Amino acid sequence: MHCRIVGVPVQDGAGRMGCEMGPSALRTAGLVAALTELGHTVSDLGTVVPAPARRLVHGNPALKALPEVAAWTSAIAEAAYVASADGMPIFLGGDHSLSAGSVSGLARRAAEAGRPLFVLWLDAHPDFHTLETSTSGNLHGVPLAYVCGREGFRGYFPALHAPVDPAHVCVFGLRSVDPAERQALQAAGVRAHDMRAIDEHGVAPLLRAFLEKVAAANGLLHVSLDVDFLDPSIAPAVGTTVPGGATFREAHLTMEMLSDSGLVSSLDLVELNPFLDERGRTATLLVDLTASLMGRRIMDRPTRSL
Ligand code: DIR
Ligand code: MN
Ligand code: MN
Ligand code: MN
Repeated sequence: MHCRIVGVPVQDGAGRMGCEMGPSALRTAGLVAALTELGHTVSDLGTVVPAPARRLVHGNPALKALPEVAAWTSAIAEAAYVASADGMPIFLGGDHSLSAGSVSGLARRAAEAGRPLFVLWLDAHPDFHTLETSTSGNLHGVPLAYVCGREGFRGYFPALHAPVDPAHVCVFGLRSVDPAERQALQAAGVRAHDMRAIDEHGVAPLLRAFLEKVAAANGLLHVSLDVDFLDPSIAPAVGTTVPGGATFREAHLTMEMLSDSGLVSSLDLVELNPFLDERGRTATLLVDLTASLMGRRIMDRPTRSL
């Protein structure tokens, strides 16, 4: 695989500062070496620079940094489109507003290739707010709604070349869902597996069912990994910790199954806030999880079909 690293130091979408340092921390934790050791080639495309922000006024007074996040979204979407011409883009965040840009740029690329884009959203939160329904005003809470073409982004965020079909989205690891999001997820038909479902069934059958859908549709698969998917006891470096997240082995199993599937075409690593980390352990865990996704195994085993 040829990996294309894209640094995206956006932090305006999170409630607090620090995600700007995420790309540096992931590079420092040895991401490139980990990929190279697995036999991949890597090119680092550098750092996305946002377009100048333009004045935007919205009726929801809670919204924070709307002009800035909109400007980032245009620049990231363009970078994602370019980076996905060949190889596997890996976006280093940056807060989760990054994915408004990465997924919309990838969806444009997939549409041109005539392939459906599927999205696996690994997160404690569904990030399915519109600009109207967000009560925190933090725009890392809206990217999935935007890329799925929910109403109310027109005139604020860039127009979508191709929306993602909500039936092609799986949100995995949920444990903090706002009422407006819960309703909208159900209405849109997004596949949503909360931690209760993972407790009850385990990662494997839930993920396998989704991967079978992707394979049957000859889809491309984008994985968006929010640090708060992970339990705070193993991944403290995130501004929005929620107890009861994926364990070390649940997270690795997720990545190992994704690797076995051979379906993953792009990846976001988002919400790492190095200011909140303990001696780099969260950044290191993200690098190890990426390595599992990219083929690192405990013991050699044949790549099995789903
Ligand atoms: C909450 C939290 N739903 C919000 N969202 C977070 O602010 O809209 N997403 N933390 O990652
Ligand atoms: Mn998120
Ligand atoms: Mn989250
Ligand atoms: Mn379909």
